[in-house]
Amino acid sequence: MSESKRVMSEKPLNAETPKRYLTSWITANKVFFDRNQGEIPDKEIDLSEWRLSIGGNVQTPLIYDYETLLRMPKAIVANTLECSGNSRSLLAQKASGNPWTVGGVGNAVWGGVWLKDLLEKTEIKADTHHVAFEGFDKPLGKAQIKFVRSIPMAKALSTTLLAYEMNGEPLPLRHGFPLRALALGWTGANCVKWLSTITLMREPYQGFFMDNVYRIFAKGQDPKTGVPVTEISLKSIITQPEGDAVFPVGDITILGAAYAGESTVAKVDISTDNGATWQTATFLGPDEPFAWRQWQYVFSVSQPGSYTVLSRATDTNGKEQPMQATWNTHGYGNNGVTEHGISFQVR
Ligand SMILES: Nc1nc2c(c(=O)[nH]1)N[C@H]1C(S)=C(S)[C@@H](COP(=O)(O)O)O[C@H]1N2
Ligand SMILES: [Mo]
Repeated sequence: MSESKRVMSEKPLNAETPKRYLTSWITANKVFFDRNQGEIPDKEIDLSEWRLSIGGNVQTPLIYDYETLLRMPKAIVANTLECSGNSRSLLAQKASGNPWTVGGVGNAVWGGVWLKDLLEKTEIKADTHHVAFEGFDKPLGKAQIKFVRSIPMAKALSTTLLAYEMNGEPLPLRHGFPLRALALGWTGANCVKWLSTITLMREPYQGFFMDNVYRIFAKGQDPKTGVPVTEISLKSIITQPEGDAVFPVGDITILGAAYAGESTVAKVDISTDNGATWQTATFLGPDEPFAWRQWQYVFSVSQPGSYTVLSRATDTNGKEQPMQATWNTHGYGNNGVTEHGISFQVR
């Protein structure tokens, strides 16, 4: 289906971006990872028929058409989107779900309207605490459960975008045409595609994709008691070289990306001696809130042998990426330094 991605399943379509495409600040639409619980609509909806309904715990329910959205004040923001389960397959202990390596992530420049601007017009009732999003993709599987997700009001009213543009193009069908939610700095599960309905709620939405998945829980623990997956974890990935590379003695350019959810990456350190000593990498490219930072480190190798490179991000609050990930049943938020190390040969 898509040679430029590593397809993990066709139906639903789940495919990750190969590392070689993660070396640039923008992830092109055609190689941007796909993550779906349901079926991607088979064709783009006719924009003259598309409507967005906003209702629930409000004084004034509203219905928007596409033209009205385009006439509203526009926002353009960079945002790195990562699937909650990204890097799961790198965990030492197996966790259930799609076997992502590092490619369940991408960075794009999104155009759209702030959710806040739409919500304010509905005269939200005072006891509203969550905002639920529903798309028009059809569920797969016997249970026919729709992918409905809700986020807290504070997030909805601050940094949540409704995007109709991705990297200068209308939002591609696979990524939610014509409109998707983007809770900036939060994992993909909080960013519903093919939006049709927004519902203001007194409580979080209750359903399978809220209560049973996208929560951090241990084996034997009731998923409902787990913490919901919200912000993207502080993390760095090495995008070059590939793990099976062989180099001659000399300078080797290590490339990578680092991201911090709603926070900002302050530095990335590199270790080539299993964490005994660290050297600071150099940042490359744009520095935008909610977007990853590209970095490089030139490693001078004078002796043939087998080498392992580790990268560790630190955010502007002084928080460091952990050396080891904390395991949970679905393997969410794997940001371990060790798990993301790469090894190669010098001959
Ligand atoms: N309607 C709908 N929205 C959805 C999903 C889905 O299955 N249906 N999957 C979510 C998940 S888990 C992720 S990681 C992101 C992936 O977005 P992408 O396919 O544009 O990369 O979409 C989110 N939004
Ligand atoms: Mo996801």
